[in-house]
Amino acid sequence: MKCSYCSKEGIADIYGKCYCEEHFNKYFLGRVRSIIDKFGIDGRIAVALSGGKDSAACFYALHSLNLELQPFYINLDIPDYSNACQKKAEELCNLLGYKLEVIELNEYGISLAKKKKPCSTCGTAKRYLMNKFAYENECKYVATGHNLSDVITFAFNNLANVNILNFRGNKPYLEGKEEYKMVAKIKPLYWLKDKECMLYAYINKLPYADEECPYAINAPTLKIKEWIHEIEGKQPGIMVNMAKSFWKLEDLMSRDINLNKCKKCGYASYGNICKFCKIRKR
Ligand code: Q46
Ligand code: ZN
Ligand code: ZN
Repeated sequence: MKCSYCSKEGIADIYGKCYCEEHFNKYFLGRVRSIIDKFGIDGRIAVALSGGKDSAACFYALHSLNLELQPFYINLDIPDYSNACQKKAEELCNLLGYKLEVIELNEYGISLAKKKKPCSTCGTAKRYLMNKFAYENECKYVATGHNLSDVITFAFNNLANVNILNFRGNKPYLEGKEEYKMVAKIKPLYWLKDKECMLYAYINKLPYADEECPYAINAPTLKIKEWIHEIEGKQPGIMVNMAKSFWKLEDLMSRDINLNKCKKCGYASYGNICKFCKIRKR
């Protein structure tokens, strides 16, 4: 099929329009730019690289928009996975002319291999270390490669686990709070689905790791993601509408969330001691 905007061969069908490589790149950057413009993002951005396709796509798109970036990688010390991913993140940084900063989780005395629920520990540790890195490196924002598929999956997973009082992570932008050493968070890929990010990384020849985290196999979210994509296949656009609803819902709910300063490390916490410090103590 021909591109809906020129005479070239199309490579992607999105919401009833066909895109060639060039116009797909324009579409993708347009979606990312809409987030950057809407929230007036201006200043240094710490970009979390995981070695995977999404963070590679996120980094490349922000780089293409000429934003000021500081890429970093958190090495989780997962055998047959973390080092391979770090290598890809390094390759990507070399290609684009950046120096990659690396944070080692085991320097904090945490080992995922010893945890009953490694993903839960991993999530807490990554959120904490991303914020700490950005704060200490004087970045105004932390950008992650979470895309539309991740956002909806995460929201449904919260609903499925009756985690409605802790219903966070549904918005493309979360304001920072200087007094709690909390740096603003952005999800530049908020409007883009898994396969669009994959295509963007692929056509721009970005290095990314094919390896899956060995702990991901048992993740309940995989089934939820499949199910969401199945519904989207039958009703294109439903994921975008869901994201808008979850975003609104979180806005309505977050009014009375109490933030504290962690008594141990001084970063933001919902209790006296933050989750990261509790994990370290254990
Ligand atoms: S949470 Fe779990 Fe992922 Fe961490 S332990 Fe691996 S699968 S990497 S996004
Ligand atoms: Zn075209
Ligand atoms: Zn703490």
